[in-house]
Amino acid sequence: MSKIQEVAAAVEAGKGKLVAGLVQEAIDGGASATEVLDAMIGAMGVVGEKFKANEIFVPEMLVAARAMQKGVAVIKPLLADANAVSAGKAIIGTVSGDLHDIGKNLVCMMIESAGFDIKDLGVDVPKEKFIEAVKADPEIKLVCLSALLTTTMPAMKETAEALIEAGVKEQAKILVGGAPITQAFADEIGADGYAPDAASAAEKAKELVK
Ligand code: B1M
Repeated sequence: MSKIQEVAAAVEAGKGKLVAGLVQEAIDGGASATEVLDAMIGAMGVVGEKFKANEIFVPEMLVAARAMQKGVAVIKPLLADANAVSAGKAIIGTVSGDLHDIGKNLVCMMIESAGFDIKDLGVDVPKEKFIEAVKADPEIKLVCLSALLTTTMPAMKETAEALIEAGVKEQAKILVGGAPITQAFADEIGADGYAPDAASAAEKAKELVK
């Protein structure tokens, strides 16, 4: 088993104590941060499939998530671009009712690496909090919304609509994403942009805030 496969297996098994060390060994052995990240994302995909098949339950999903976060902490400095100039201010959050944050944290990290000064509002963020944050700082040019559940897609829609209603679009662009989100849904709710993954979210962010 290669070191990268060991990282994926440890994330899948929720072996949080092992993951950081294995990630470091993989990097020291020549693997790129992106390769390690892709392996961990793949492992979470397997975890999701096992959950769907009733082979594992919420506690196992949670320990896998915590294990992945330990691995992400090791590669974070390698993904960040120290030379990035400020591209503008942004805020990010997972919409109301949704507690998933790994994808949102990765998007946050990549957008930060693209030169944005990004504030993380966390998970289960009510629409009012997004509006308050934008209104509090006229320099915010980008609002990023994440949702991982089909059941929280309506909350994303309500948040986007409330932001538009509050006149936020005169100040900032709205970028959305998350596993169940599509370009068609983004268009339907009036978002300015959609990205399927963290790397393209950073690209889209730069494109939207030129
Ligand atoms: Co949950 N969960 N979960 N879960 N969970 C999913 C999402 C699920 C697909 C699993 C499954 O059934 N196969 C399923 C949703 C089904 C659906 O809606 N159709 C599900 C469910 C049902 C649930 C609960 C309802 C389970 C229950 O209680 N019965 C519950 C809901 C809790 C709540 O939010 N209210 C729940 C709870 C949890 C945990 C708390 C245990 C844990 C989350 C821990 C945490 O995040 N700190 C968890 C986990 C870990 C998962 C899976 C296994 C992994 C999610 C993840 O981190 N993926 C997930 C299955 C899966 O994804 N295959 C699952 C890795 C991450 C890097 O990918 O988050 O997709 P992702 O992010 C990507 C892209 O989506 C995109 O970029 C990211 C990086 O490339 N992206 C954006 C994300 N945000 C973006 C924003 C952008 C642009 C791109 O622009 C702003």
